[in-house]
Amino acid sequence: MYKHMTLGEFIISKQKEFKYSSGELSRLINSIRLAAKVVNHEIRKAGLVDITGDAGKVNVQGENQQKLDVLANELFKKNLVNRDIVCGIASEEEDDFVIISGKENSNKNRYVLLMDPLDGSSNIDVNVSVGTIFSIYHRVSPVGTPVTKEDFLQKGREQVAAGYVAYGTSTMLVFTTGNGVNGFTLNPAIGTFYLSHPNMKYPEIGRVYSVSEGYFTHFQEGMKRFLVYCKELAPEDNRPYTARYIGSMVADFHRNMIKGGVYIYPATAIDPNGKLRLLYECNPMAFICEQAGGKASDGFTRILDIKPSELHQRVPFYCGSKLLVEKAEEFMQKYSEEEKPTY
Ligand code: AHM
Ligand code: MG
Repeated sequence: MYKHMTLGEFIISKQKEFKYSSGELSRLINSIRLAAKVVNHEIRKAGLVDITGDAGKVNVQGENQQKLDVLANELFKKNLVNRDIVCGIASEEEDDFVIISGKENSNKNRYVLLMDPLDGSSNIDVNVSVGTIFSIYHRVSPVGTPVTKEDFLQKGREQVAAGYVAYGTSTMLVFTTGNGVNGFTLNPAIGTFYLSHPNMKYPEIGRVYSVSEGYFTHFQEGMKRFLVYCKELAPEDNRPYTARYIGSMVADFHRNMIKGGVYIYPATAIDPNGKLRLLYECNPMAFICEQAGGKASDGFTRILDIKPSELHQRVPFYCGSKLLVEKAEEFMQKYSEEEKPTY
């Protein structure tokens, strides 16, 4: 039965399990589903733009072709605004959060959405997978008033839902509403997502580590020691491990969730808080990871317990199979405790 279930049917069947089952969250996920399909359509043409000339350089709205991450941002935003479905949006592509006031300031919506509309977009030019990441919270300010920064600066553990779209060899939408993780694959012929990966589980242990080792010299001692550990010969626990780093977090995360492994973007001497943004990248991925039985931390502290102080805040990110993340934390605590991030 599961094999034939569409995302639309799944949402209807699960609506009662949603935290606030007014139908609002279902409508929101439906909008994301639609926006994902439009973005997918644009991305799949990426290499053709120069070849098809004028036609390819005009987007669906008849506007000039924009960079795909900016376009993805506009498409998601437009979709959510037009459907009057959230009261505010924050995005990696926007300087500040966006207040959505609704028709004649009538916005009574209760959710805010945070997103990285096209993560790993530098990979587009070389035909490598990219992704969209989203995170949904219940607003904390009163309904009917304009959203405030506090609505967005909530701890990750307050998320109501989170997910990603992986534009890979196939297009998948993977999300959680706090009751496990489910993955849906797009059938491009008919434009429908089908439940292909029900109840996804992160393997407790894995043998893949995904880190940009090129920065080794800039890593903290704990991180360096963990990498040495990954490469040591220890057949009893399957070491040496395998290095796999696409440089597109959604793709790296997705592979590791299926095969078992750890994705790390650590602190470096150049970027003491790493590169990834807490609100748009780390919190949603951490929520999905935990919901699938994995673990996510900054090397010391659970990601979902960090109180954000600013919209575009960055944090070191260790995310994946529980035992691998714990092993990395062990090295960080032993050798880099004095460099522990403070927020
Ligand atoms: P972006 O949001 O600007 O695309 O940056 C995030 C991406 C991640 O998907 C990826 O894992 C990482 O940046 C790669 O960075 P680096 O090239 O420093 O390894
Ligand atoms: Mg990003």
